[in-house]
This record gives sequence, C-alpha cells and structure tokens, in this order.
Amino acid sequence: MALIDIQVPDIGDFDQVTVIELLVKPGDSVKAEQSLITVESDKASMEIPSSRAGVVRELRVALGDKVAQGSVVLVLEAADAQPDTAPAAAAPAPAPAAPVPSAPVAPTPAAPAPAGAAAPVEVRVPDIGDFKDVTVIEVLVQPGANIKLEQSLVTVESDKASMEIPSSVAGVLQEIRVKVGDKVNIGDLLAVVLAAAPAAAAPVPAPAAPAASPAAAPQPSVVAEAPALAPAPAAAAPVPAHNPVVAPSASLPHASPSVRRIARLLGVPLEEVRGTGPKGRITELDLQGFTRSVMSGVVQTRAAAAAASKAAPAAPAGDGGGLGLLPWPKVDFAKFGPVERQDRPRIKKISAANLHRNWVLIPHVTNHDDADITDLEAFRVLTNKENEKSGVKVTMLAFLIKACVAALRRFPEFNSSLDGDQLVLKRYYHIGFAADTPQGLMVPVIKDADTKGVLQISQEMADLAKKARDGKLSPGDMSGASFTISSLGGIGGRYFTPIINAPEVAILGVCRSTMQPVWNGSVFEPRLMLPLSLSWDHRVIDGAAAARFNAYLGQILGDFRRVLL
Ligand code: CAO
Repeated sequence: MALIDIQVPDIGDFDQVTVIELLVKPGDSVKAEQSLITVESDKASMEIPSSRAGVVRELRVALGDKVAQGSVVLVLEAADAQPDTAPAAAAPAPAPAAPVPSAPVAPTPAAPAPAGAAAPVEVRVPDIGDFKDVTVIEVLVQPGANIKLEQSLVTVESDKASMEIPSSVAGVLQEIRVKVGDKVNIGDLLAVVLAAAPAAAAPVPAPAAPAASPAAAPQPSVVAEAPALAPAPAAAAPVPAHNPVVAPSASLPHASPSVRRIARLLGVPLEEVRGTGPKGRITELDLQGFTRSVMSGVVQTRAAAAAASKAAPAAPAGDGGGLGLLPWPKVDFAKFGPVERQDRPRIKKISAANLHRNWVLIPHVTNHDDADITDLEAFRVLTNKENEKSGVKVTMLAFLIKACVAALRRFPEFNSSLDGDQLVLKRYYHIGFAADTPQGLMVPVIKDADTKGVLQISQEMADLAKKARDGKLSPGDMSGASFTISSLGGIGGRYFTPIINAPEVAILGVCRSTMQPVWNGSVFEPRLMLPLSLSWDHRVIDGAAAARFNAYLGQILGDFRRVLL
C-alpha cells in the first residue's frame, strides 16, 4: 500500500486560503472524491476532495492554516495498488473545477452613457461550474443601497454547496431581480446597478465564457457578469439549540462566508448558534439573536460556561443558570409507523424563530378575565344591520381595538418598549392583530387606531386580513405596532397564553364569547361573557397594573360610554 500526499489542487486565483473545517481525521477511511477539508477566502469557501480512496494516516493542516495550490493536506494510505501517476494536485478540483478569475468582466455599454453619469449595469450569475438550478437562499442587499465593487448581492445554494455572488460594479442598487427561493443558472439576471462611473470608461477584457456572457447579446442597458466563485461547504446537520453539554465538533455549522466573517469579528462560536435558515443555515439574524441572548445573560457561550464553572463551585441541581437543557430528542419516528416529511413554509419558520426568542427572553405572565359584552354585542348586531348596504362588517375585534386604545391611554406602560435601562413610551396607538393565513401567522397593523372609528377600523382590518391571506402584505403593513391583539373568537376556546410580540410589552388574547349565568346581586342572569387573556412583560409591568388594565378593559367593553369619561 502506497503512502501518498494529497495536495490542494488548482483553485484558480485563490492563493492563500484559510482552512476552516477538517472533515476527516487520522484513521478515517475515505472514498475518492470525498471532501477532506473546507477552505475559505474572503469571498467564498470550497471543499478540497481526495483524489484517491484509502485511509488517512496523517493530517498536515490544522484549522486556521493558510494553504495554496500544492500544499499537502494529508498523507493517505491508498487503497489500491495503482501507482500515483497523476499528482494529487491534478485531482479534480472542487466544482467549479477552477474558479474563474474573480476580476469582474467589465460591462459593455449598449449605449455609452455620458462621462460621469450613472449607467444602469446588469449583474448576472457568473460561471458557477457544474451547478444548475441553484436556489437563492439569501438576498443580501435592498434597492437603493450603495454597493461596493465585489460586495455580495445574494447567496445561492445547491444540495452540495453554497456561494455568494458579488457585484461586478460599484454603484447604487436600482433593482434586485431575484427573490429567496428562485432557481438561477449561469447568465440569469440578478440585479441592476446604477454604476458610479460610466462603465464604458473601464477597460473591457474578453468575457470568460462568451456563451454565458449576456454582454454579447443586445441589451438595452450595460451588462456585466459577476465574478465566478467557488462553492462553500455543504450543509452540516442543523445545529441543536444552544446546549453547553454538547461537545464542540471539528466541523463548522452551515453558514455563508459573510456570516462566518461577522461571527469571527464578533467572536461568536458558530457551532453554538441555532440556524433558522434553510437546512438549519445560520443567518445574520441568528447571529444577532445569539449575541443579544449572550449579552442579556439568557445564554452563555460554552467558553463562558466553562470559565464560570471553573471559577464557581458546582451549582446545586436544578439551578437554571446557563439553561442546562437536555439535547432535543432525536427519534426515528418511522420505527413506530408511516411518516411524511414536509418543508415548513418560510413564514412559519420566521414566526417560529421570533416566537421562540420572545418566549425565552421575555418573562411572561398572563392574567385571565371576563368582560360582559351583552350590550356591546347587541349594538354590534344592530350596527351591522344598519350598515348592511355599506358592505362593511363589524366584528368584536374592531371594538376591542378601540377599547384597548382607551386602556393604553389610561395605562401608558402597556404601550411601551424597553430600551436598555429606559422605557420608551409611545404616544401613538398602532394596534397589530394576529391573522391566521395559509402561509402561517402574520400580524398586520392598524395605524393610529385612536383617530379612527369602528367602521373604518373594520374596513381596514378586512382589507389587511385579505392581503395577509393572499400573501400580499408589505413590510409597512406589518410594522410599527405598539400593542397587539390575538383573537381566536371566530374559532373557539376559552383562554390561552399569547406570546408577546417583541419589542412590545403586552398582548391581549381573546376567545369566543359564551352565555354565562352571572349573579347580579339577587338572581343569576344570562350574560354574554368574553374571555380575555392579557400577557405582559414582568420587567415592565406589575401584576396589579395588569389586573387593573383588564378590569378597565372589561368596564369599557361592558359600557363603551366610559371611553368618554
Ligand atoms: N366571540 C364570539 N364570536 C366571535 C368572536 C368572539 N370573541 N370574534 C369573532 N366572532 C365571530 C364573528 O362575529 C364572525 O361571526 P359571523 O360569521 O357570524 O359574523 C365569526 O366569528 C368569524 O369572525 P372572523 O374571525 O372572520 O373575524 P374577526 O374580526 O374576529 O377576526 C382575524 C379577523 C383576521 C383576526 C381572524 O380571521 C383570524 O385570523 N383569527 C386567528 C388569529 C390567530 O391565529 N391568533 C392566534 C395567534 S397565536 O398563534
């Protein structure tokens, strides 16, 4: 059996790349083409495969080492007797085999712009080797943003690798032509950038692959091809939630090069961050969430936990510090019966991450109460009868929004947000309402509800709920809420524990009203009772204030004339 050196193959223009993952260890059996290490430049990362099958005898690189073409990665005891005629460096390079020079193909103007004027430049998907129909998993820039040359625009991912596609021009991003989930191929239009300097002034090297270069085709505007890139590491298994008892692994979790760069800058241990992106990918938001949790002391990094446990005597059993949770149970459900796996809709994944953060970071308490809405319901039914022709239907939720505005005015801390040591009291009343849609939970917002009547609120609610169900809500429709109501009244149930919609500090949950026998001092009377569940942030609100808020809300719902007092 021959001992052979496996070297870094031709990796194009990437000369000093950093080893960021060791995918094998001495003693491991590897197949030909199996990835051995992951290396990363400041733009991209790629896996280096083995040119032969065999057993790893010695690793010649460590995490953090810089390597270049020809560097020895490891010594392999080759499985076959075949003489190592082809040097390992000639082994098939990771796809794309040899990254195309990263110098951007200069845009060719269809109609030269006057010198100094901004010219629209199309940025297209460059040569990405063998990868077809890669999925856009992140859009990293928004129209209007100032883009630097080589700044990453989107991240795309195949089933094996992910890569960021940079801009070949500097300027202002005029349009982004792809969205998360789109499939793209070489030559597809990604974005239009208003180039800072006229593209025609730049020297024009020949495009790397004419077939792929849309510059050859007549275009109404300047065309550019983004520099080609090498792939990033294949997805690692989703990382479990922060868990100090899990030993760190040699392989890094799934994250794009830019997220890794930010993590390095912040000193965030990526292997402790739970990824909420596709396939458990760690996004910039996950990094921010993790950093916030560490800063607020809700979680500790393993390093901090280890340091603390060295410095302090062992905590008594049951101590909650550091959230010493068990790992998430891994169950092979198929052992117990037939199962079906479904991808979770994007909205559900986003709301799950937000709800989880809010539940963990906010000390919730929920007060339950009942409001007598017998008279209000009679008034609602009458109003709907009188307004039958207008087409606007008034539901209890519209009255609840008005009643909540009155209660928020009386108890301003419920209409606030925490900002460090300060409380931000809002002098506006934008009320969010949870809407159940086929895509998942969404929270459109009725802006300035204090200035609107019940009919207008009903109309706006109907419009927003329709937009939500049609998946047409804009970010503006969903932002700015200062308090939220979650009504399950149309569905059923008695009480529940709504999760606060951070950075708000309270949320009202409402269930279905029912006729109840209520003691009026001399007899039981049938009254229509509405169950209220108010969750509040105990850092901001005290239990007594919450009880008063609910009691006041009940009084208003019982007799709306109290709003005038
Ligand atoms: N008690 C009794 N009946 C009620 C009621 C209550 N509290 N609230 C509403 N109803 C009735 C309405 O009057 C209407 O009756 P009719 O059809 O006879 O006129 C029916 O229930 C349906 O109402 P609705 O749900 O269409 O209207 P709404 O204004 O109450 O709610 C919306 C609108 C968008 C909030 C609702 O459709 C929705 O999506 N609710 C779910 C919210 C949710 O998922 N919350 C949980 C979040 S936490 O996971």
